[in-house]
Amino acid sequence: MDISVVTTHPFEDQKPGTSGLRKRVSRFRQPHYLENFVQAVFDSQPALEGAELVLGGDGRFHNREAIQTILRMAAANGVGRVVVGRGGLLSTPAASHLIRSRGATGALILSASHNPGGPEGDFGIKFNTAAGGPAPPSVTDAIHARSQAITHYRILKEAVHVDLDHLQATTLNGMDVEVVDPVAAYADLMDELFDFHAIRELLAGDFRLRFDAMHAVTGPYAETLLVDRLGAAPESILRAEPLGDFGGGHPDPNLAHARQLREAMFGRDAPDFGAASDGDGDRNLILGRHFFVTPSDSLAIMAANAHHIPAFADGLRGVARSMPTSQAVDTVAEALGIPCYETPTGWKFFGNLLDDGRIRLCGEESFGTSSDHVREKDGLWAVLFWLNLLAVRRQSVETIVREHWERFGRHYYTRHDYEGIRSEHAEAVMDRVRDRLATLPGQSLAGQTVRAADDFAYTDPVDGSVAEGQGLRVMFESGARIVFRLSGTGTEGATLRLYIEQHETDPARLDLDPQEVLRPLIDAAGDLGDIPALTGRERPDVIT
Ligand code: VG1
Ligand code: CO
Repeated sequence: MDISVVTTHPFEDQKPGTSGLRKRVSRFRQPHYLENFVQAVFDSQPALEGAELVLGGDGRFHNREAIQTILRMAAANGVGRVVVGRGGLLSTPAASHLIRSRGATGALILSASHNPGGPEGDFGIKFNTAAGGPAPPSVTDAIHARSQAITHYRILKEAVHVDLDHLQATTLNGMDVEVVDPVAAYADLMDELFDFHAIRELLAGDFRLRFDAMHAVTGPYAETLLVDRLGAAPESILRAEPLGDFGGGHPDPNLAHARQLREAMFGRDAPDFGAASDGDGDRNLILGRHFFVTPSDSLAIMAANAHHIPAFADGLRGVARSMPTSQAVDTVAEALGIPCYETPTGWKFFGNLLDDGRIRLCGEESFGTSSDHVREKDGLWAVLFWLNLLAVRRQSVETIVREHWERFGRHYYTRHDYEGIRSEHAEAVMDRVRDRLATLPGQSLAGQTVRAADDFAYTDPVDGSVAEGQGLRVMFESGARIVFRLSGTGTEGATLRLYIEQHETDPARLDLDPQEVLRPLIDAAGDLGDIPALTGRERPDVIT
C-alpha cells in the first residue's frame, strides 16, 4: 500500500499541558492538526519504530476517527504492532497497565479527561512512555519542539478502516494490529492487588454501593469488576454506557457534576458507599452515607490503612503528593516513619519516584490517587481500595474518616477555581502575588504569621531535572497554606486555582464547615492577589 508524504505547516498551539494536548474538537478536526502532533511523536520517539504501541481513548466524540488516522500513520511510520482496546476504548490506567504488562514502547491515549465531549466539546491526546506513565517534561518538550518545525507527515494513502469492534489480529501494510479486551488484563491486575474474597463477602450482605461511570470509559470496567467479579447489584452502576458526548454531562467526578449520585448518597435510605470516576477513568470521588471524603484525606487514610490491603503487605516505603494537595498525608508519613515527597501538579512527576521504588502510594487533591501497580492515577483502583478497607474494618466511611481525624487531626481544605477568565487577568493575579512573595515572611495575614513564601520549584531526586514556576506558596507558622496556581488543562481562557488548608487538632473543632474555618485565609488570599479587582470576579465558579 502506498504511503503519502503530506506537506504541512506547524500549528503554534501544540504545547502539551499538565496532561497532554487538549483542544476543542473543532481545532483537532482541522486538516493536519492531529496528524502533525502524532508525527511529532513518531519523529521525536525513534524507539517506536518496529516496536509495540498501545492505542485507545475514553470514547469521546472523534475517538474512533482519530484512532483510524493514527493507525494509518503508525503503519506509514514503521511501528511494529499497535494494540487497540475494543471499540477504541482504554481507560488511562488500563492503558498504562497494558504498556507495562506487554512491554510496549509507549501509548497514545485519546482523552480530554473530565472536560465535556461531543462536537462542541474537547478532545485530547497524550503520549505515555515505556515505563507506563505520562511523558515527562523532557519528552513533551521534544514533541513540542518537533511540532514547531514539522514540514511533512506520513500516512497510508488509502483510507483503510480497521474493524475495532471485534477481538482480532490483523495487519495494516505490514504492521500488526491487535484488538484486545480493554478490561480483562486490568481486572486481573485488580484481583491480584485486593482481597476480592473479602469484598465479595461484604457485598453479599446488606452493604449497598453506587458507582457513577458518568457515561464515560469506566462503565465496562465497573460492570466487570463490581458486578461480575464482586457481586454488586447491576443497578449499583449509574450511567454505565460510554457515550461520545457523555450524555451531555461533564464527566468530572465531584459533587457538582455527579448530581444523581449525590442525591442518592445524601438522600433518604442512602447506600453505604458511593463513588464516581472521570472521562478517562483516572480520577475518583469517594462518598459515604451522607458523607464526602476529600481527595487529600482519602490519600492520607489510604496511607494510614495500607497494611490492611494485600498489595501493601510489604509496607509503603514512601508516599508522595502534589504540592497543592493537603499535608494530611505528610502527617501520616511522619507517624509511619517514611518519607513524603512533594511534587508539582501532574502525574508525570510521580513516575521517577515510583520507578525508583522510593514510593508506593501517591495522590493529588484533584481526585487522583494511585500506587506503583501502574504509572497513572487510577479511579477504580481507589474505589476497590476503599471497598477492601470497608470489608476489613467493617465500619462506615464516616467512622473511618472521623477516627482518622481524631488520631491525626483534620486538614481543613478547599480549592476555589475561577474559570474561563482572560489569560492577562490570571497572569496579573499571579504577578501581583509573585511581587509580594519576598515581603511576606514575618508578616501577619488573617491573624497568622507567614513563615515562608515562594514560587515552587522541584528538583527530581532521581534524575536531577528541575521544574520551575509550579505555583505560588504562602506558608504559615501554624502549617496553614495558601497556594495560587494556573490550570494547565483548559482549552479556553485561563483558570486560576486557589488552594487553602489549615490543620486542626482540637477534638472539639473537628466537625466544622471548611468554608467557615478557612474564611479568614480565603479572604486574605483574595486580598493578596487582588482577585476581584484584577479579574472582575467576586466569587469562584467552582469550590471543591
Ligand atoms: C488538573 C489537576 C491535576 C491533574 C490534571 C490532569 O490539572 O489539577 O492535579 O493531574 O488536571 O488530570 P490543572 O493543570 O488543570 O490544574 V486528568 O484526570 O484531567 O488527566
Ligand atoms: Co482524567
